Amino acid sequence: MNNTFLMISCLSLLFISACQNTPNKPKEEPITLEVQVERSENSSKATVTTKKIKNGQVSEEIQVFEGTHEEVMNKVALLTDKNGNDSPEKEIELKMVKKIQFQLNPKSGSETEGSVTLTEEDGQVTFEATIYGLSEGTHAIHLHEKADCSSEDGKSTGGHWNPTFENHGAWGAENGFHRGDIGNFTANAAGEGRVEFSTDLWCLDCEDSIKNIMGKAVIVHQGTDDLISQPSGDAGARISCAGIIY
Ligand SMILES: [Cu+2]
Ligand SMILES: [Zn+2]
Repeated sequence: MNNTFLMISCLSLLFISACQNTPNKPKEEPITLEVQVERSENSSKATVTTKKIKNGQVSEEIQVFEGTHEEVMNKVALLTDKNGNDSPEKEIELKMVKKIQFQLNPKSGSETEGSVTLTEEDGQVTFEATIYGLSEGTHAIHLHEKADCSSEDGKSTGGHWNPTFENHGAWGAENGFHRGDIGNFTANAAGEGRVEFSTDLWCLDCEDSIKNIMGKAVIVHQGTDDLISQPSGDAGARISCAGIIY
């Protein structure tokens, strides 16, 4: 397992108070609570930013909690519990953003590495990767079925992640595609490539095993995915690997 994995969960909790003009009550101003949780193997740290607007002035309070993940999340829950706050009747709109960041590491004798950020917001997962040490041209990138990058050739990650038992293909293809079939990207003359991909068919750490990409791997290939060959697009050696774990 790669020790550099770090999970950063950003829970942005947006509390919007109802602006009811009850004669006996002052008008409630919106309160924004942003909770950012950085999670590593043994400990967690939460940074809670409370923003209030009063008479057009924004006031900001920052609190930091450190400890085990459970301790930190309990403190966050106390702060964000609507029943524990002073205005139990106010309407609350909850918005949550989860973010995970991790590194891609070289495989198959390559020097290909990079970083990946996964963000889930409003039912959409966005995948962003910056990859270095590539040959100029087109390369395939997929999610494979196991977050195990232990083997030198990356084959410990198994085949393409395919929870719907479809054929390999281009993302969204009518004849089917794997839920790990991100596709191809291009590296420039400096050997650098960027991938940006968004979908509502994935989730981070949800209960739906057809959507949950935690526990899968990101694999970058030496060659191009032809989007036709079965079962994996004939994309050649696996040159960079990361497990989606924390
Ligand atoms: Cu692959
Ligand atoms: Zn595939």
